[in-house]
Amino acid sequence: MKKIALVTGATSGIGKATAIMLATCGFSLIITGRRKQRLDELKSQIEIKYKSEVLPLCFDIRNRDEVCNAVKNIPQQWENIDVLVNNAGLAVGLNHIQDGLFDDWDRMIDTNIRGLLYITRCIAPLMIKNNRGHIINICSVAGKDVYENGNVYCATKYAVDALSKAMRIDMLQHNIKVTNVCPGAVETEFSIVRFKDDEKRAKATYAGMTPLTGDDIANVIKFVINLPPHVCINDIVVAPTDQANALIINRK
Ligand code: NDP
Ligand code: 8X3
Repeated sequence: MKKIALVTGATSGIGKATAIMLATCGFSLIITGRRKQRLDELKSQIEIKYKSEVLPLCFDIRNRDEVCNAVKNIPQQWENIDVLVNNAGLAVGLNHIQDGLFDDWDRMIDTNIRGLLYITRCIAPLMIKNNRGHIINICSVAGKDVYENGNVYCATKYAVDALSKAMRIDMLQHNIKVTNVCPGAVETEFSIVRFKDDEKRAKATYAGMTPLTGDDIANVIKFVINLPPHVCINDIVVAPTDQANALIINRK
């Protein structure tokens, strides 16, 4: 029987690359996001090119009822989820704390923390029933170091880091692996979202350096999920060669 993976935030960037990678590894895929057309396009692409089955679930991960209903309505043949990739997330704004916008803070906290918690709360019992599974939380170098103006985004990723540690303890007796993946700069739609469609500022984020791609992170996830059952990568930081940590980048 084919293994099943659920990837949140599969309409773009790291999530999309991860969904495609998992299809190439033979997984059937549950893909989520708010942009229905993109989910449908990815479903067609994967089904035609990789012959893997895809179940798209369109919901806003910040909305607890939408998350719970979507999971409750997963057809029975899709319930035995082996891998959950908690990827949906975003940064909005880049300001000193005294200039921060409440709406930006709410979006980050509700997506990166509450959303990750809602989906995990709904999927973990399905894994526990099978006494197996692997939860992969996409954290960040921003969950390891704090940088100027990063305040609330960094705090949400520190929360993801803490939740990965906590989940690993809670899941231990259920034979469920928990891996915290912390990327450095990856060129996706991340900076376009952070700078609210200011493409010039978004582009400047990666000026003079070679950022990672979504495929680079997908390849790391491929390594992590293909280890033997008794081996778990608990925490992994993956940065561009041009980046030392969340604060220091070597720009040419
Ligand atoms: P993208 O903007 O390209 O992708 C973000 C994904 O998250 C989209 O598929 C989006 O789907 C989904 N998403 C955002 N908000 C919601 C929501 N409310 N409900 C459901 N889905 C949502 O960015 P990345 O691929 O770069 O980001 C993926 C993850 O990686 C994030 O958690 C980010 O913090 C993390 N990360 C990114 C880094 C980078 O440099 N790019 C570095 C370190 C970590 P849709 O809009 O369709 O809802
Ligand atoms: C995204 C990477 O350094 O912009 O999490 O916070 S960073």
